[in-house]
Amino acid sequence: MKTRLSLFIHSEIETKTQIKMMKYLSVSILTIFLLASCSQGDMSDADTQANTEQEAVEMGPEITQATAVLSPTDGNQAAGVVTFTQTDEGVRVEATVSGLDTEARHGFHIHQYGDCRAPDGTSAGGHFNPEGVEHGAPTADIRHVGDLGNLPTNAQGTAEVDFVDTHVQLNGPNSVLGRGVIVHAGTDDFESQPTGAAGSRLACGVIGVANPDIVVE
Ligand SMILES: [Cu+2]
Repeated sequence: MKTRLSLFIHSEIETKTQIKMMKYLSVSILTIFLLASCSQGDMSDADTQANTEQEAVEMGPEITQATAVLSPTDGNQAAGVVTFTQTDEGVRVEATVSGLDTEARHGFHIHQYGDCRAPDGTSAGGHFNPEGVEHGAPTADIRHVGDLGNLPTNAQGTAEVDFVDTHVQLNGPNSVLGRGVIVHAGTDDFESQPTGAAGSRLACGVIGVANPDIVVE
């Protein structure tokens, strides 16, 4: 009797296990079927739009304006503001910098790091050069992304420039956001590698996303 009871219990346990396994199998098969039918169908417009929106979320919003406030390095007086604005032709660069030599030309570059911690500005590193090419004039085909040329100053030692650049970008791999802006003591000769022999650093600033509600005349 004991043996028969134990056999009965044993077989009941086996049956329960079998039912559980069958349930698990059917759920798995249903899941695979559903997944397969989802990936087979053509992408609807709604799917495409959802993907585009997802990409926008992953890449972040498109940046249309950036700015850098330039502060003098140790022992210097150069200071100013640079704005970078996206246009159809490229990025418009507007800069006003004072405290420079009079009637001079000062090297003006975007450097690799948005780091002005060193008193002499050297923490900004070398020129921003994501394509790994030679230094050149801003109008040259081959140049660093950061090669913005020189700032020409007036009799008061102030420079005002406004030009559109086709190498600088505010989005993508060549984005200058978070990089540094340096104004040099000397003139960029557009030839000496890799810096244009522009000398020491008079001012340093970090390029950040501009607040669209702020208008500075
Ligand atoms: Cu430089």
